[in-house]
Amino acid sequence: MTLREYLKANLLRLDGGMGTLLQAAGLPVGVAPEKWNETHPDVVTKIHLDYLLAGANVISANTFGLNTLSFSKDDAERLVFAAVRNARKAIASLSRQENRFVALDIGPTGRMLAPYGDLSFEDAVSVFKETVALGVKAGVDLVFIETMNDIYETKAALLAVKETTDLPVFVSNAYGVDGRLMTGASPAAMVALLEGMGADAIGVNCSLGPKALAPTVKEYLRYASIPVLAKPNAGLPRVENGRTVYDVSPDEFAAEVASLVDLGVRSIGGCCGTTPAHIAALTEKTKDRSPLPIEEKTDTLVSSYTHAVAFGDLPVLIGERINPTGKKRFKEALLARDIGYILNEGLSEEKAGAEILDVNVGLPDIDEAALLTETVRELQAVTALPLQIDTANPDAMEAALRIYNGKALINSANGKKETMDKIFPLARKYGGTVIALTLDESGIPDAAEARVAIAERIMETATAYGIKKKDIIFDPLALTVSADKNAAAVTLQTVKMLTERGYRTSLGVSNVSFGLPQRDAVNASFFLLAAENGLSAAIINPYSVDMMRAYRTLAALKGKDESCAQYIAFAERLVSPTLDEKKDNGKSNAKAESLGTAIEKGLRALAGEKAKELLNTLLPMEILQNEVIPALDRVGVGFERKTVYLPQLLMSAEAAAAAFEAVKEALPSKDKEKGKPFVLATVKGDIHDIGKNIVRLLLENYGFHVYDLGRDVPPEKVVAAVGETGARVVGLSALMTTTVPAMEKTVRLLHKEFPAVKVVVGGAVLNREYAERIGADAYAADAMETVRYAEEIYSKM
Ligand code: THG
Repeated sequence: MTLREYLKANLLRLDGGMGTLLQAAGLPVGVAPEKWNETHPDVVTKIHLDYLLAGANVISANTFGLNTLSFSKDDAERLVFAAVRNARKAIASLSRQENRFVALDIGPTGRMLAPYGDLSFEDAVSVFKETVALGVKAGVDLVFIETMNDIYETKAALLAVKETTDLPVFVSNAYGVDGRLMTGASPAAMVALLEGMGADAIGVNCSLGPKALAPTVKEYLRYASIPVLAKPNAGLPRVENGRTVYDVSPDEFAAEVASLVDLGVRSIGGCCGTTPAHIAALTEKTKDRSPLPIEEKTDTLVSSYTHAVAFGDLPVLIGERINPTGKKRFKEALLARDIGYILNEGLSEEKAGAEILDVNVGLPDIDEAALLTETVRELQAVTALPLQIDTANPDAMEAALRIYNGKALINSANGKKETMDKIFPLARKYGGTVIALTLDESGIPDAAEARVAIAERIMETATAYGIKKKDIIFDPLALTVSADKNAAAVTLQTVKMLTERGYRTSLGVSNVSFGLPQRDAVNASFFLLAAENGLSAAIINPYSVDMMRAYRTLAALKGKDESCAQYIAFAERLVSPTLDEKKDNGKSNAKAESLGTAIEKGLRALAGEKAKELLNTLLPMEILQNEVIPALDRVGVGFERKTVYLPQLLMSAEAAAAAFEAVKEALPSKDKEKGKPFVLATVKGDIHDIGKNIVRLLLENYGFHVYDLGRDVPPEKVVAAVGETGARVVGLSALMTTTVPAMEKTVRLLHKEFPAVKVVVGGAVLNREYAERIGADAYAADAMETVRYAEEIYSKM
């Protein structure tokens, strides 16, 4: 049976941890586990064999960290082949070999993608492609992307697989205790993207034990129409006598993972701390169970890097303002490549209540693919709203969909064969929900029945392309009522008929009122009528008070606004608008932004400009202390309260850095090098430095002079740096369980040589208790906590 066939009818058993077992077999700290594929093939093969004997169908080759960023091309090739050979050898030694599969295991690169880090999206795709190509050449049966903690990197890895091979691909993400990826994505956001891109199975692994992962698994099951997998840790790690231990016993683990199978999980295994004993217990516990059937979910979802938007009972509001049509100022901004202007427009729409942003930058004689891509790239760095890519140019559509960080709305396809043949493959490849206009080669039919007939034909073609009904939204075309008295009525009738046939619908509402006075009033009434006929989404002007009043009253009257709270808040803002809103009547975004808000919003260019302007009235130090730091603090507080996610924190830090850069020249020279010293390092043996780089960026913004020793740093070097710099605080990070002993060694040596120096530690595998055990003075769950701790230490001096 092929893996895909097997997965359809059976519970698919995965293996357990590899790193912890290699360590137990003597893998020294600082040696990449993948090297053992060559130097200790028998040890690796034995672990695979033990997992096979424990019942695993899929064994993951020892290739987790094998990529061409960390290994030379030659080494990568040899080690991938050795890894696959070891796995194959284990299977070959079984008397019965059917339904056993070898996976190419792909973990994160350890680098952060741009704009938060320095690895470009396309470079990430290329790096993953190299490993995938090696795995395919070495003869794996599937690709297993796992432990990814960022949605963008996950997309890069999945795209790399899809562009290299037709082999099955599983995608598994590592969630924190808050049920989100490190960079903020919710389970629904991940399901929307990964199912849309055609993964064979998706789910969760690492970071937590099975009990703590259950709520996240449930979210997957709630939204996914493809198999869901779970590969939890044997609980949270702790250190005992310098060794990393996990507390969940095989029996406990088996019972808890089995209960995930009861919920509908179809593929099970373990991650860090799990052993062949855990997998054997799990196999025994679930031996008589067959997986639950998968229910086809009908939710229409789009997503951003943080969340999914589901199309439900109330129309989803799509902001129409990023569109040059009829707007002189906007056109000028586009021609001048003034991206800041567009970003501001998007942020203003978000503030006004838009849930998705339409993005249209089409002008004659511009390179639309380049401009649209740049706009999407910048926009998705500062807003968490999903985007609707609006272009008639298929090349521009593809370029933008490719780098979009989530599952986009595709605006638009229609019934013309040529358009469908161009757009539907893009939707299949990149994921995406397609807005399909009910027009074809003969134009827009006058009658509702004929528009519905086009919709049905579009659906047939979409189905042939493998696109599901939930991923098509029909737009039955709002036309200008002043030009044709029946225009609105026919469109409303079409919305109704399509809704009755189980389709989702969307309208460009503002089209209806061209040429009439008081357009907002006409638009709002049309919107309400369309909503009553079942409209699922509306492209509207979110600055229109009439429109937002219509929307908020609709929500309240339809019972979608608990205690009418949202309506009341909206009404209060209308009665006493804030200063900002009064100034511009809500009509444009040309607001006087302050340096503080530019930093909060992560607008780098604007922050630099504003800081320069302020030099006319303030001293450089005043700008930093009165404007920059308080703004960063506000974002920091949001981050601590989990209303802001890591990417926004980083964009704000970048904007603050731009402000700092702008005033640096004017700083008196004695202040330039000032800054409390802070020594920072990723410990010996650890080559992951995402966390450390984020901490550095933030510390620098808070005025610390950071001595960044890099990654894989020996304890002696950290001690020497403290001696040279006089730092009172040292920050250490470790992302792998295998390097925690090196961290402990560094902490102890520091305390011995410099008893007054404080050591703060952080990293994915650590927690407070753990930090205490290895003798650290403090644990920081994130970059913000490190800043707070360092400030506290220096304020005591
Ligand atoms: N269906 C789909 N997509 C669409 C439309 C649609 N995208 C474009 C459009 N129609 C929806 N967007 C707008 C945006 C602006 C206006 C109308 C629809 C509009 N603009 C004023 C004007 O042109 O006079 C701008 C004036 C100003 O404020 O400066 O009315 O139907 N799928």
